[in-house]
Amino acid sequence: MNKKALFGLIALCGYMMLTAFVHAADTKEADKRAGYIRSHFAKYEYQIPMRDGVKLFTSVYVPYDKSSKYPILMQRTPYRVAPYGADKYKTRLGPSDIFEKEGFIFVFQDVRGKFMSEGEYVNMRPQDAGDKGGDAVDDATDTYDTIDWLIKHVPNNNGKVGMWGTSYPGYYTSVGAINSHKALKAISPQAPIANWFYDDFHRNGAFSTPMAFIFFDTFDKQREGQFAYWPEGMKSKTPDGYDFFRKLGPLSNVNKDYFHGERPFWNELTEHPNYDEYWQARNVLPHLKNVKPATLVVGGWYDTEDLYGPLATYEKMSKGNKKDNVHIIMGPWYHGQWNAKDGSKMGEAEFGFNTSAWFQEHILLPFFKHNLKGTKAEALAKATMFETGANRWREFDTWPPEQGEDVVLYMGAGEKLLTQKESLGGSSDYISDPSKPVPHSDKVSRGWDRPYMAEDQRFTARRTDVLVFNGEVATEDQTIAGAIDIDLWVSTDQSAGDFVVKLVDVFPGVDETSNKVDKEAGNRHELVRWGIIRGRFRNSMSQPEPFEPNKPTLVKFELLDVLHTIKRGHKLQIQVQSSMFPFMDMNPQKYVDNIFEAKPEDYVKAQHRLYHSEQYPSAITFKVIEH
Ligand code: PG9
Repeated sequence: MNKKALFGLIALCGYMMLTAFVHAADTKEADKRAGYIRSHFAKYEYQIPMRDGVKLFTSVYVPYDKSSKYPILMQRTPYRVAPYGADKYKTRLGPSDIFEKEGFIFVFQDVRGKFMSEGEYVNMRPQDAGDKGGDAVDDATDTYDTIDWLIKHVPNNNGKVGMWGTSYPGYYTSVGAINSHKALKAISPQAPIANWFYDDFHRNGAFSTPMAFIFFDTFDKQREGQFAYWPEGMKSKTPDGYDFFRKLGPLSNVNKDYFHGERPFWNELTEHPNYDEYWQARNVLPHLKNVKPATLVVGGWYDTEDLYGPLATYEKMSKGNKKDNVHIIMGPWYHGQWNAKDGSKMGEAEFGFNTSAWFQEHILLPFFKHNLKGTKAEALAKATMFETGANRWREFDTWPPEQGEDVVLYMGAGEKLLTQKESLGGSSDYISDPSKPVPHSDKVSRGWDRPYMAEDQRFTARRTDVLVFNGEVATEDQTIAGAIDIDLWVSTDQSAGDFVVKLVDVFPGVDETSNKVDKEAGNRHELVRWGIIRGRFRNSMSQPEPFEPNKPTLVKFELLDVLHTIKRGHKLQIQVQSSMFPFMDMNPQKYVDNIFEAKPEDYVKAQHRLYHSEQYPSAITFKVIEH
């Protein structure tokens, strides 16, 4: 063996030993936790009858210690409550480890039609039983019936119930608040889905093929009866999603080559490309009024799946609610990171301390203890928000904050962001080529990877199909709070196109005071927020319309909220591009009624133009608050 191969082998053995060691440590910890749970909780399994006779599978963990009564902490999930069997124990019962020692009865339920529960499963089921009356059922009535049964049948409960869940289970938690049972005293919807035309696989009309394709492959596989296991998913042929989805071609190939029409929800979503009655009926937000339980909405600034959901859920639940009972916390987290062990970094963005542990100990556990056990707790702010860039928590009595100054920055010639409109007419062009879309990330992933939400954007700034506009070097810290309004004056030589806008924090590379070069970050371009709009939806999500070729047209949309400080010495940068592949599907750029039916020949190169003139000023508007 030559020297190089020997070194390679040694390095590989070292790596394998290290992973084995880490894995063994993880398993040991899980075993320890499982041992604790098994020796402190009795497990029961029930089939709880709903008002229409359908039975829902529910597992219940009750503390052996009977010296006091306990509140119930419940999660309803479409993702299975495994392990099944009264002698088989979960290795975690609460949102985080610290809950198990605090004396709760933990309940997990398979929702109607999923895994071991009876009935028919409906994705984002319209919550209309209240309107229908009688024995009509929906997820809200199922929650009500379950709570009613639990407080009457589970031994040693104190008559108070809390609910929590992340993502789809977050949505089921929000739904619990609709005509809620009076025993439901506290809920924490975490990254709750709110409206599937804006969460997860839809963004202002653009579509996340990998998210829908990978998820519904298994989740939407049809089976008769009850099952304890997930169905098997298709084997990924490559870890390279960019390559895979580019070769996949038009979206109709998903059914032709993979699903063969056997994923009913995929069929439905392709039949409803616009925000029509189908999606409107699945929007839970209109139902979230007069919420009675104490509510803590949780979300992550870097959550690429459900960032819209928590912000919109908080807004809807708190606005006009006479009870002052709805709170929100947004941390620097990927989807679910708030309940993970490490919240000190997200990809390349570092926060200096474990923000997740802080949330678990200081916010979530006290919230449930206070509302379910009457334990004294410090008053919770309306909004507890992590300020990225400055890396600290801040409290607000409204979100978005009312105070502050509106700042408008205009895109200008010479890659500049200006405080005044350009007096001369100007524009910048780029070619958007469907055969070579702008990657959403510089890394290889099946469809997306979580860290891309704070990834260095130098790799796109250097492409010819990405426009870049730089602000002046900040002379003092500048804190941006809330949503960011985007006004783009654009035209295209074709009839369709998407517009992606990215807000980027450009690091100085050299520390001004010490003159020291930052060798690691250098002139890092950290992504703070991005957003997309499918141009056809610029005036209405329900009634799409083509672009008239070469006609300057205003496209307005919003980047979802941030709380971010551009530090002194940094620069604010805006990037504009027309694809974000494969995370977002490629717009064919030739207008067709339904993109899910586009033909290969509809995918055409387009020359897009962004105007930055006095007549057609492209701009961003945001609020700056006191630092
Ligand atoms: N919000 C997540 C999701 C749902 C459906 C498709 C893709 C993602 C989730 O529940 O994890």
